[in-house]
Amino acid sequence: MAVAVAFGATACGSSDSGSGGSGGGGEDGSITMGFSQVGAESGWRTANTQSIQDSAEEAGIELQFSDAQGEQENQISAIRSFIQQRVDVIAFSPVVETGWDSVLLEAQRAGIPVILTDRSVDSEDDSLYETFLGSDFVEEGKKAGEWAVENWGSQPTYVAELQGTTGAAPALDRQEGFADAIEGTDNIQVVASQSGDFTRAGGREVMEAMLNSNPQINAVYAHNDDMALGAIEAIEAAGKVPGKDIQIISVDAVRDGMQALADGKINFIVECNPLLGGQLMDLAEKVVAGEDVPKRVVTEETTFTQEQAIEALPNRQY
Ligand code: GYE
Repeated sequence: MAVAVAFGATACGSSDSGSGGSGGGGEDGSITMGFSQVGAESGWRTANTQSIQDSAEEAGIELQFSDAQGEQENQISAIRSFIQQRVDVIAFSPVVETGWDSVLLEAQRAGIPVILTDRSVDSEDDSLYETFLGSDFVEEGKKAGEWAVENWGSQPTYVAELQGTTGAAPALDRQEGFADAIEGTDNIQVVASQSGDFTRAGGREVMEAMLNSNPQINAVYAHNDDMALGAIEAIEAAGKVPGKDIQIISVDAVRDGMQALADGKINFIVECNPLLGGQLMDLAEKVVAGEDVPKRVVTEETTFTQEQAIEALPNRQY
């Protein structure tokens, strides 16, 4: 078996002046990053993409941006094409957690460092990537669950859970954190749990079906704001009042979600910060220069009640 090439080394031959250059950046010191984005499924994703594009430009990093439209296959092809182009660094936000080992091994063998951002992979070999920059999704689910226990725990609460994309780290982890936090509470029960794929249309569709089959539902835990906004439409169409008849917790805190929170249609939002571009470019520069970086960089986040949303909205960047 080939010996893995140390990251940060000039593994592609330093005399090569072809496109993108090799390990240490191009000859003029410029860095080319290949970035494979999940898609454009949510307000969070749009803000994340904008942040990455703006930050690359500010840092003078040449960005090869590829949108996978929610498909793992497309991400794998994009990564293969980045390897072929011999970019200096590959960054990506894996749509699902599993199934990455072989393509990551190809990058490793080509001596191209990989940075995971936003979402992580489920792999036994953590040498396949340099670092993972993103939120602690289990913690986010826990914050949602703790608020539920405090605010819903004293009366019978039948929760509809709108899960994110099946197999995606934020869907798996937000479910786990919430379940852990409500465990042992007698009053709170998750009576339906299904994926709405992190989209508004998905949230609406799933909520409609759930309301039909489970008329006792009086609470929603949505893994993101877009699905909560879709659920609000379904709840209103069913003649119920979101935020009152059916209380809602969601995750992200993008502007539309925050507006619905300020309007009383959502009851609580756990923040998930999409503005990862600046930190990503810093890490990329260090990795390409062969400097040590921490294996895990966690984003700092808060939570919002309705009053806090009203206060925060005027200065919200996304
Ligand atoms: O919460 C959701 C998006 O991976 C953290 O993906 C991200 C999630 C975010 O579609 O809105």
